[in-house]
Amino acid sequence: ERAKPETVQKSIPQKRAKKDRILVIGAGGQLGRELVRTLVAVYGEERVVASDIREEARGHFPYCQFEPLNVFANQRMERTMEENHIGQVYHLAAILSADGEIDPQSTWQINLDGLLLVLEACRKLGVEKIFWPSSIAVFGPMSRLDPSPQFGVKDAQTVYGIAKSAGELWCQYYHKKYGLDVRCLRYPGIIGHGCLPAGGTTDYAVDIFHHAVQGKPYTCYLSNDTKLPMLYMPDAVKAALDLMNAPTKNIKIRTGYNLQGTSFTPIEVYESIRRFYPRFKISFEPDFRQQIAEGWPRAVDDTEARKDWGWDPKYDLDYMTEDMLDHLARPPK
Ligand code: AKB
Repeated sequence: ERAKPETVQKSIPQKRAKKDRILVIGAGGQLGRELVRTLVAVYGEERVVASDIREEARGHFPYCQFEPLNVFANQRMERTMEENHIGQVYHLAAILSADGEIDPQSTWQINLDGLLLVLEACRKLGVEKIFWPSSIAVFGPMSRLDPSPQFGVKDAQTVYGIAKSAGELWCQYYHKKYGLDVRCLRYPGIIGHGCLPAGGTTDYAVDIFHHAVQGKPYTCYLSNDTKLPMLYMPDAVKAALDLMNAPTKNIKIRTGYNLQGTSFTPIEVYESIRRFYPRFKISFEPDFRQQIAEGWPRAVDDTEARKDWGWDPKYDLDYMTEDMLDHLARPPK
């Protein structure tokens, strides 16, 4: 029988022969919270350590160990990895594309220097596998955008995209030079009902659902016909786990795998929601995020992900809409 959550929170992990625990850095964010929940469901609460720079994030993880962690306090981070017998790291901590433009210098520091500190810690401590999310933001106006190929011109325009582009190459470098088993995905916009994302260009696609169920009109900061690739949260989490569980010999790409789920415009998701909320209203007031979105792919070619490790998303726009609305409209227990 597994230990009770309170016991897990307080206990110091027992001596283990094997490094078989999983650390999620930046667990308090949109993807992290769902990822931790799934990792706990799959591997058990004992094997998962959630961490975040914000102590307040602890409250999201009553069911597993939580460690406050700042990757820039790297000695402490290394000690945490060692003492907790960490064999796998999911490094999710980052500033997203729109917020990243507010302070480019510190975005670079957090997103790129932070990654380097994590890679270095993992190399020194012999961590077995590392997951790092890249993004469609590596592409830009000079790339082919519909669909963006796996290999080809990258032309990131935001500091977030530049850091993802450089970070992918660093991941590949650590793999080639040190044999570190780093695995990366180029995520599109991620849509989930668990929590609101913060600071991204694709956030509208989550906000719009919240407005619909609250009976409020929505003002979209992208134009009605801006098509972007998106992924529903269960597919996004499944992609990370499938990639991490694939045999090493299948992982042919160490930069970032393209992932296609569904692609839609603001007006298309609005119409999909209106099947259930016919009185829902939308208006459009594009801001600086419009320009970021226009440089991003409308779809990506994910042939390599399908071929190498069996990527197979389940949700299209309408299926996702039904599930989102079902969860958001359900009264809390
Ligand atoms: C963002 O909008 O910044 C992210 C992304 C596509 O990487 N969701």
